[in-house]
Amino acid sequence: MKRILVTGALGQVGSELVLRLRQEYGKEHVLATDIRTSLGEVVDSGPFELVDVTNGEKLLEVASSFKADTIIHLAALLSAVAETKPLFAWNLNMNGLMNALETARQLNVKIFVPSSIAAFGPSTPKTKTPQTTIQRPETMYGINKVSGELLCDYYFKKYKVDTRGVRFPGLISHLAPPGGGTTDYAVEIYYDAVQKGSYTACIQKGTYLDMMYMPDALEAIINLMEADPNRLKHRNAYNITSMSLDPEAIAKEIQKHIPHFSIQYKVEPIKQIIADSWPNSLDDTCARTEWGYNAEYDLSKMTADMLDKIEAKLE
Ligand code: AKB
Repeated sequence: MKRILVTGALGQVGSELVLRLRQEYGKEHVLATDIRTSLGEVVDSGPFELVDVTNGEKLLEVASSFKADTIIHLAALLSAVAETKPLFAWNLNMNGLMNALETARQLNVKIFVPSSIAAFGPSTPKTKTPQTTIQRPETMYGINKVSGELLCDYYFKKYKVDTRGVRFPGLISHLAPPGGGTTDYAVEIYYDAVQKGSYTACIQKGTYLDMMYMPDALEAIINLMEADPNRLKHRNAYNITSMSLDPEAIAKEIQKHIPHFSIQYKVEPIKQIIADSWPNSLDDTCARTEWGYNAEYDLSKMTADMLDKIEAKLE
């Protein structure tokens, strides 16, 4: 039976992934860790430890005493906030990752490291971005993600650490809020639609980015970690996607449920520059053929579910 340690367990992905993993593998088999604690299901439904990933000794000690066989390393600062705190972002994103990789190497365990559409930059082909292509991002977060991908390749080749990862698009969820990302607008729009009937978008109409509903992101992590290692040709991170959207497309879909919903635009320059430097859509053929990646949710199914769940939560 697996023993999985999750870092950044109280973040947007972690707080849903931990519960899903506990359902799949048993609650005592999934150790949630984060730099802070909070009231709620992640902390209450199974083992939890305070861990700052920039403290490598502590991470190694906790992983070793839990007898982890898998690390899912989610602790990171996202793109927009990383632009305002680049040194802090480097320290958390890079030193945290090095500590996680070193822990994986020393304990000989599998590790999942998320990359992002942010690992691409303005010189990358923008549409159907291939798995292997130019990666010259111009944001601190993107530079961290490319460096992280290279480190995963390095640890796989040099030390045979079983590194696995995906390039996440913007993740949309009705549970934990995202924090500090460029794609956060795609979550906020649903909340404002239900609560206010209108939304002011921080990026321009016509800015297309790949997005994915959280249940598909969680299945992708589980399926990739369960995949036969011999089939995986890419150890840095796989392109995955389920829809390429601009704010207008989401607004139109919301209007099918809330006809009076309206959208306005007030561009935040940092977020617009970041979004303009990312691809419009990724080609995820390698993920589909090498480990059977598949997304269940499209825009219409996701929107119906998001609005239902948010309405129920706010009632
Ligand atoms: C962000 O916007 O920073 C993240 C990402 C795409 O990695 N959601």
